Amino acid sequence: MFIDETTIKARAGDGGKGCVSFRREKYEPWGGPNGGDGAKGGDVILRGDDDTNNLIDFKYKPHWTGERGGHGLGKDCNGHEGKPAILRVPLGTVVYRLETGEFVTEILEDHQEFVLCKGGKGGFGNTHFKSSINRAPREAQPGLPGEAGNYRLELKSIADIGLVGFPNAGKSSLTNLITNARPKTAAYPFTTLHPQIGIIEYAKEYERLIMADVPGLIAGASENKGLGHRFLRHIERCALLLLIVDINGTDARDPREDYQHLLRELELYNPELLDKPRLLAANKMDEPAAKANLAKFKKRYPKAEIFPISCLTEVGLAPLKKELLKRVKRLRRAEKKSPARKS
Ligand SMILES: Nc1nc2c(ncn2[C@@H]2O[C@H](COP(=O)(O)OP(=O)(O)OP(=O)(O)O)[C@@H](O)[C@H]2O)c(=O)[nH]1
Ligand SMILES: [Mg+2]
Repeated sequence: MFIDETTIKARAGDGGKGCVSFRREKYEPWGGPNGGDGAKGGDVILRGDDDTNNLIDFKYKPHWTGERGGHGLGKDCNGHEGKPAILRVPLGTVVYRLETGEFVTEILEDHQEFVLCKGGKGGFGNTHFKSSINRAPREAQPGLPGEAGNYRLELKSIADIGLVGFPNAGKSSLTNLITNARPKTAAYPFTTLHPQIGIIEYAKEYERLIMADVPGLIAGASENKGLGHRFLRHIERCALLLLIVDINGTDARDPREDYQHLLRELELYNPELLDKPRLLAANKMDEPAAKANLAKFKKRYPKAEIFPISCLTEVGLAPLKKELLKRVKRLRRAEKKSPARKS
């Protein structure tokens, strides 16, 4: 099961209590105070983990608690610090406060850490309270409570390229051919039910790109038709969009209309998606009607950057792959020069 949104309850450990104790030894009748301090409670920490791309662990284990700090002991022994609860979240996880919807943080890098709830401070033992006028203090502090809260975790996958198209356009077929992911392909709509992340390897250039195959989009997706807009958040962070149309117009569809609907749905979801650079793959060029349709398409959209391909005969895939790398590298360079906050 693919989970890209879930809620959790986090609670850091409370601080340990300070201790009231006195030194008692033979021939030492007034040994003085020796109560140790309580220790800090364990934090609740989010840690970026490159090996996971799913929030499923948190669906089944929504409660996370840091360990309580150890209480202080006699003989000046301090308590042991509470163990933190570490939540290994996929890169691209965004955290919001559940009650207010307020943004808390986002985890974008492997091993990046964020303290979600801080453990409570431990209390001082009675040694801290001794003074010239109070040489046998009988007071010690309790530990402070750890922070707690309810949070919503949302995953916005991090990919270089987002693949967008109508159902059956051939998104998963292309993903199978050029990446290491193996999504199921079949001649019925909505074969792909959740995003699939694949890596495109460029052995000669020692480069790799990440591509996200998201479930098919249909006209009216913004009104919750089909799988709706639910999965579009996974292409929000992509540097480049690869739109794909069935240029054969299977099932009496018009590729020109498909393209227009795709752009419209992207705009309805988030107008900024239209500002992202995009390429268009015209798939199913092996089919008889494809050539004529492509000519009509080019006439209507003279500015679109079109790559005619066929996932069946594998024609046109090499130039497309090459262009994807060239584009993403260029975008990465531009990003380095003027880094913009990813959202
Ligand atoms: N003739 C022809 N058929 C193709 C080509 N590419 C894909 N198909 C077929 O089109 C159908 C749909 O392909 P998928 O890759 O599952 O399409 P999709 O875009 O992932 O569809 P959803 O997951 O439902 O959104 C399958 O039956 C494929 O065999 C192509 O280049 N030529
Ligand atoms: Mg698919």
